[in-house]
Amino acid sequence: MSELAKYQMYIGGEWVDPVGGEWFDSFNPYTGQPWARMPRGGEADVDRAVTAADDAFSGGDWPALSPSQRGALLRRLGDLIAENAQSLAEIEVRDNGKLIAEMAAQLSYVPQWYYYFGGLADKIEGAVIPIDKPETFNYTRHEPLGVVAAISPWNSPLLLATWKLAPALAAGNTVVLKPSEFTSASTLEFVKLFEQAGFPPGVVNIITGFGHEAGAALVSHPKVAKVAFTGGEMTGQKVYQAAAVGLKPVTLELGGKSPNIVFDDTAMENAVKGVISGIFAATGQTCIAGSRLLVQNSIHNEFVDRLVDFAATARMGDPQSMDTQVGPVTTLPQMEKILGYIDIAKDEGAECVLGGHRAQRPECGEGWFVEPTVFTGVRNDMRIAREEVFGPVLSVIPFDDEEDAIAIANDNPYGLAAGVWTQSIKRAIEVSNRLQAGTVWVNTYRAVSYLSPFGGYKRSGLGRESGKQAIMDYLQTKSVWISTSDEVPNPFILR
Ligand code: TXE
Repeated sequence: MSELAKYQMYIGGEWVDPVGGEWFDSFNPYTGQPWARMPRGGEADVDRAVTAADDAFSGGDWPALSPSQRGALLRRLGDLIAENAQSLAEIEVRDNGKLIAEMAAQLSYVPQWYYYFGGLADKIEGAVIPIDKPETFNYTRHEPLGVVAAISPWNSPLLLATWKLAPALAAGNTVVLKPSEFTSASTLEFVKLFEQAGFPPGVVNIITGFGHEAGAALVSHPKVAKVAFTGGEMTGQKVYQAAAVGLKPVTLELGGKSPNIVFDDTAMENAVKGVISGIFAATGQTCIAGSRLLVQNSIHNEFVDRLVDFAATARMGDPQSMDTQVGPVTTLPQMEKILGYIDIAKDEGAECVLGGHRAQRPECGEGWFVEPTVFTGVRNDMRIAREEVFGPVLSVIPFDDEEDAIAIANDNPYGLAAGVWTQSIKRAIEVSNRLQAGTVWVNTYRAVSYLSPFGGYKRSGLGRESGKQAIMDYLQTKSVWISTSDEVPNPFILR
């Protein structure tokens, strides 16, 4: 067997081996075989990385840069990502099995976050406050927090890391980033571009390793000032608790059980495509998956028939091929989780009208594939309707009218996203207003942009990524008071 590529971590501008001297395998989900070895970072490595980030924040070249110069660095980085988008996408596909068509498009779009937040870096203005005291001048400054711990998941490693890196760096922080143990390779390749762009050593550091080791040590490190996390709800809770001990602010982007609501006045063909894109694109492994299809009773059967006919044509196979439409599941435990939920749905009495098992197609080989799966007869109180599956499994729930649709949609602990399919502008606006979700798409699904805030209501998270607002989560506000009086009056009273 040929030697597997062996990676190192990136700390303080240097490539380093883990202190513990251990590596672990990273798998290609299409073949089910290991293809690279990742350093198993632990507490000592995390300490080294946070110390490097803290040193870079406190002295040297980075804090000496003006916000405009920081912005220029971010824009240069954006250009380098654009030049390297295809090769980064290929590595992501090898590591996480998502389609090259999807990942290449994602990576070509990633530079926009660095251009946008680079542009914002020198537009963060404080205020002069018209203070209600004589001979007093008061103004505010927005200052960076310090070392940001960024923790990213496996489903879109570089895009989701970027949502944290771009605003954090534009604001003047330094970062220690820990990618998922399942998909660390693209992040380690990506960080080379920071070096090329001219970021000073220590501004961005990469620690690899397991969540309960490297991840937990990073969140708890006393010199970490803020935590930005994307991942599962349970892990999000642990991260939040650990951050609370150090009173660190957090941004949490957790899962969802998003309703895609189809009214009977919809353009049926578009809605079918929208529902497919919501649940089968990216093999359903997106936080915004439209995993609950709410469809109006009057069109239920026709809509489900059309949907199943369309989904049944999905081409599965090699994710590096531009023709493939549904790729493998990224990790073995995730595939087992999805198959477990399929069994749960069957036991709960839902009717499986498509798929419902691991894919046995020859083109899927030994890869971790699950057939696109549709359950009808789902009640909103079933586990398959309440819990995040994070796979190509759709639950169809019928509804009678608008009130019913909204009640079912909102009756879920999550609130990340929702889709509405209707031709009525009145209904589109009224329903959107009443949905408890951080993002609502009308007659479209799965659209994101650097310009628009993204985040969850309810148990889907805290804070927003993208859009102008996001940078404020990486800043703290200082109020400066200057007296122009010639004397200090009575010192025993509050001014
Ligand atoms: O995620 P984890 P997993 C959901 C999805 C999936 C489930 C589990 O439902 O089935 O989560 O996936 C790091 N302290 N999403 O187990 O554990 C970990 O190393 C600090 C939704 O892969 O949340 C990785 O870098 N960090 C989702 C990151 O957290 C810890 C995307 C995410 O891993 C840690 C992925 C700890 N104690 C999964 N434990 C979305 N919102 O898009 C783990 N980590």
